Amino acid sequence: MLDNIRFLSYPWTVSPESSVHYPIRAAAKLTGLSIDTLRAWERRYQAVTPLRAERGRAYDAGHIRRLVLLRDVVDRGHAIGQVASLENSELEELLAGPAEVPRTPKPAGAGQEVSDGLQPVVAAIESFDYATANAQLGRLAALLPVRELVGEVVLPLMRLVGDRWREGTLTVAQEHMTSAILRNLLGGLVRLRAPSGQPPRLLFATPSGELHEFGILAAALLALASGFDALYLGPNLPAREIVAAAERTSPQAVVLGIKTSEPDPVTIEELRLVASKLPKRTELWLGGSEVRKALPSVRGGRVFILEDFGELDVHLARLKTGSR
Ligand code: B12
Repeated sequence: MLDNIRFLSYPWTVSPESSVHYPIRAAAKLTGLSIDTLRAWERRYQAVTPLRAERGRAYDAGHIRRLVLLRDVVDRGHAIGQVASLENSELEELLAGPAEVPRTPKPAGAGQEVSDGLQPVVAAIESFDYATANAQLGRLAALLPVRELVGEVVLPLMRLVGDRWREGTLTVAQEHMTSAILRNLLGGLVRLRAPSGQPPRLLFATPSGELHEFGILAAALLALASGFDALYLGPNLPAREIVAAAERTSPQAVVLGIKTSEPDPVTIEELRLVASKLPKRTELWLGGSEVRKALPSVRGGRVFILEDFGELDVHLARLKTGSR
């Protein structure tokens, strides 16, 4: 029965009046939170203060109730650091309101599962071991074809880091360390794959205000691996620069990444500008899973929305065969 309790929320399966105490392993099962998460929430955020029994921590029904509330609030997109000090009644209010970040439902613990090959990288990140994380990721990059590197290393790792930052088991510094290593690695790979200089050429950037770069980095790598010429301009580029670069280099498409679900109004305005000023023969590809929702107003005949790398493949194939 305990195994299924992660999917139960309210009413409580543990009676609040009960005087029973649960060791940490049972508390983990009752709440669906890992033992590491329980410890981190206690140590870093004082989310609950379990009793100290002879055999270690002991959680009562009140602790379990609060942990389930915190778990559900974090699942709805709030960072543990921002909600850990709230009263239970405030947490209940948050649960009654709209979600902070819309999330794809996932099975219990799914955000924490990575393939065996990634476990040494995760362990190195957890212990701030830059050299080992760097070496392990470099080894994977040398062994894996680009497609697998992106699909089985970069995407799962960044999602795991994001999820674990939110639940408080990785810090902002550990996320920054991981981003820095991956940025260097993927940037190096883009640079190493010498562009052919031949069309079809694509230009990659993110608009002003958008600092999330891994989508365009991965997309540029995939395009290069498919035989395209990629001009990589990086993140946070003003519209007038994007347009001027396109005028000078005549790419078939300008590919922009947008990660956030609620872009700054300035970013939206910049995107409109790019869409209206690009040379007539240049398409605008807007990449990212949130783009359709975030940018309903940036549309036009030569604007295409690419929600994932599968759609990137479709458009690359279209350019190659010259169809529309
Ligand atoms: C790394 C990271 C950062 C790094 C970025 C470093 C870098 N050099 O890129 C830094 C520290 C700069 C950062 C900053 C911020 N971040 Co941040 N960040 C992340 C993190 C951990 C990973 C994002 C990532 O790169 N993923 C890799 C991409 C490739 O994966 P993906 O989006 O799943 O990609 C798929 C599709 O979207 C699509 N796709 C995506 N891009 C593209 C591009 C093309 C061309 C195509 C074809 C397809 C495509 O294809 C992929 C496969 O299906 C996420 C956590 C998460 N769960 O996403 C938060 C996250 C994106 N960040 C978030 C936030 C809130 C911020 C900040 C506002 C934080 C702050 N308070 O300062 C700032 C905003 C900065 C800004 N103005 O842009 C939120 C966004 C919430 C929202 N409402 O959208 C997230 C989701 C964290 C969270 N759980 O709250 N962040």
